[in-house]
Amino acid sequence: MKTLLLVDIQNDFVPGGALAVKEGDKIVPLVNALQNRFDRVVATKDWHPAGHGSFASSHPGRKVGDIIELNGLSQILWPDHCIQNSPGAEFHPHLDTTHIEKVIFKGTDPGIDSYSGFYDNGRRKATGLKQYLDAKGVKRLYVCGLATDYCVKFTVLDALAEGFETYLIEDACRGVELNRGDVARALDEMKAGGCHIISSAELLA
Ligand code: VGL
Ligand code: ZN
Repeated sequence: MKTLLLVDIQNDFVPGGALAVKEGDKIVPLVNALQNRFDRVVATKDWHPAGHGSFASSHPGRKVGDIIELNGLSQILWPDHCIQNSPGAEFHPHLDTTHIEKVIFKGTDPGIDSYSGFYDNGRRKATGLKQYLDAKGVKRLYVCGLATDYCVKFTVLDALAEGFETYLIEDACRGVELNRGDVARALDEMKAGGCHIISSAELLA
């Protein structure tokens, strides 16, 4: 049994979106091809209420990229993005969603961000992903999506911490790269945590 986890392949994370990831749309055809090679596909959605605490617009005098303390946690401020039920929060229009059997929503609490698909950034609340995967007997998880250096990375690190044998499909991800080298450092961190970094060719062969 092989399970593929699609992380935040949403309109706001591709060129033209509010928090555009360079070439974020380029992964979509690859992700669609990959889905046929899996028994199970699960997806996460970044799903913020309007006025979320991670938005610069929620903090007068602050701007995008500033780092603040939000309820005791360090928080980078982002543009308004992935607002619940807005077009920006929808899956990319070319993403094949027919195989997705479960969507996990994260970032719903206005007071805390959630980069990982498993837990919020303070590990205060679980999203239900771990429980879902356990109920399905999933042991091995393949991860792809956006963005490599934020939600993909933290999802992978939590997957490893939860004991999943975890594979990152490197070319089916793109990163924000706020600072040069962020993606490379994210890959190193995931590898150091025990993640297998693979390419889509290994699965499509
Ligand atoms: C993400 C920043 C803010 C992501 C989500 O999906 O990587 N990044 N919210
Ligand atoms: Zn977000």
